[in-house]
Amino acid sequence: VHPAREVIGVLGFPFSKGQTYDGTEQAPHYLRDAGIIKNLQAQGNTVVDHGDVNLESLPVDEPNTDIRNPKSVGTANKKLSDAISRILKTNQSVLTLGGDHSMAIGSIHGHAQVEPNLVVVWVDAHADINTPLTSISRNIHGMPLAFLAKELQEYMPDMPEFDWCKPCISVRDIVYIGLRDVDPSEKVFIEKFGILAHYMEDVEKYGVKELIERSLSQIDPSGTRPIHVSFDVDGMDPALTPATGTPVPGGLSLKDCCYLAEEIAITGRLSVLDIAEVNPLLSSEEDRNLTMTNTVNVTTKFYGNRRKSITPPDYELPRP
Ligand code: NNH
Ligand code: MN
Ligand code: MN
Ligand code: MN
Repeated sequence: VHPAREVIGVLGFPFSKGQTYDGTEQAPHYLRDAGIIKNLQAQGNTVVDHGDVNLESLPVDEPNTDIRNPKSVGTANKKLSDAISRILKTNQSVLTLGGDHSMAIGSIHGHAQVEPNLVVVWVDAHADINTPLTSISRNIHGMPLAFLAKELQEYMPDMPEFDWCKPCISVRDIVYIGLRDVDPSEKVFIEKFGILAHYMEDVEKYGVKELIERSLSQIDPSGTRPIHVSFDVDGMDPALTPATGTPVPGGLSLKDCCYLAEEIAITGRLSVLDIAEVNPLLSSEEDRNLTMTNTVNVTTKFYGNRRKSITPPDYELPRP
């Protein structure tokens, strides 16, 4: 059994080179401005803000590489991995504010150095398990799980920029939820390895409640493994989080996400949560604010905020 990680360490990862739009590098700033830390504190959590990973001096990539920006994505994620490990070793949990979803490479890698037994809950419209050889977009944010999963390595070309990244999870440790835009190559990987994948059709059919219970008891029957949630905000319906680079209609509702987050919180085993793909520059101000509000709301549910509300520990009811 692992000691509870009671303090939340917040870490910004202001990065956008894992995909093509500028803007995700500003998400940590906007999420802090939207009160993500104040909200977590107001519900009784102790929060330490570790600031942002320093990404000032990243190597510059040649414009026409096969895969987009391998040097900067590799270097930035190595820094993220080290920072996450360092914070986890002080017994805090980590809330990582991305950044595009290439951040999962560093985040899960750093997590696995301290908690090799972790399980991954991947909330996303996309499966993010392309290899550099299967990717159509050439964007690394569509590939993080291929860098991380041991079983995928025979399909991975040599990438010197990622030499530091040792595959640290198994395909059996992954559960997807919210999928609705999966590339053919990704579908082949999911089927070939029997990865637990819950598409939006499954959410419709069984509901988040049933799916999350079933999957956690399948990958972690003893209920003891540390949990890594990698939350791509495009998993949510774009009516809720429009400020993101690759919105896909028909996504998770606010109720779905709250339920999922509340259930994860109840386990007491959330050790890292990534918030990925918020892009404050891709929408109107109104849509940006909506995206921040919904993202902050769901994030607080992962840390104990309940829709049924929390009983205040020492509330004195006034008597006349
Ligand atoms: N599957 C596509 C790709 O590999 C889309 C990835 N986009 C994402 N992933 N936002 O979550 O490029
Ligand atoms: Mn993603
Ligand atoms: Mn362990
Ligand atoms: Mn996505």
